[in-house]
Amino acid sequence: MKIEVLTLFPEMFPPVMEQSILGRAKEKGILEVVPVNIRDYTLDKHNRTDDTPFGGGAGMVLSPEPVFRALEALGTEGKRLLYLSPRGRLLDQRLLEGLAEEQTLLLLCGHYEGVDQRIIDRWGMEEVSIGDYILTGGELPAMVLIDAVARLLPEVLGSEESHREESIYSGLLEYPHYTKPREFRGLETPEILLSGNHRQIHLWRLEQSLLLTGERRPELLERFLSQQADRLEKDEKKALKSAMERLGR
Ligand code: 4H7
Repeated sequence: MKIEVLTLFPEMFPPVMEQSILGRAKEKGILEVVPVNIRDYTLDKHNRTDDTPFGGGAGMVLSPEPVFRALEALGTEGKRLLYLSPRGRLLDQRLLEGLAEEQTLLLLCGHYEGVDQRIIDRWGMEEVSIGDYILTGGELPAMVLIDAVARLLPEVLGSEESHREESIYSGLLEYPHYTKPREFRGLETPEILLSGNHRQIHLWRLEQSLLLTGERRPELLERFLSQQADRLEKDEKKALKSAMERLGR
């Protein structure tokens, strides 16, 4: 996959994109991130990228000229065009799964009060938000999207990490994890995890996931109950019943 990023701060991307899974994806040739400086496409001698809003009001607006010129230079044919903005469609795993199937994404990072509306309208940009909060620019949202989409690309994750997604736990919050030492400063690991009984461990983890999901994200538990509960094995159904009782339902 290729991801082009139109931004006023292209230098923010390489340090992040070279780390960890993203760096591996790049080295394997699975993912190419190309930051493009909007300022390179200005025409005036001061390289201005913003101007005052028609109709008045505070702040500045990203000008159409450099963005149009950048888009014309890069080409948009066959690309999915996304604009990271607080008023966009909320990013979730389902949207990401669709994006992961694209050949090329083109991301526009907004700044100032936002971009001239004609950029969004003329280029048919999809507005995407990473959550209901305000940031100073669209660069961090773009990197969040890139990270989340990269781990869905075939061969980016190891086989163990990627197979987990298909399991019965998907759609639930993660169960608690423990590692060595067994006892740390008087804090114990739950006995069941040391038992070596893999089925019992699985059932305990499932119940923990169900409890956590019911407490923190009742709407996710609802979805699980309507879409996945019928796929549970007999002993898993017992774990579900126990979790529901403990949740008081
Ligand atoms: C587009 C339009 C995305 C981008 C406006 C971007 C949150 C998200 C931005 C703005 C973003 C998200 C500029 C509006 C700064 C507010 C004070 C950049 N914030 N901003 N203004 N949730 N900010 O995905």
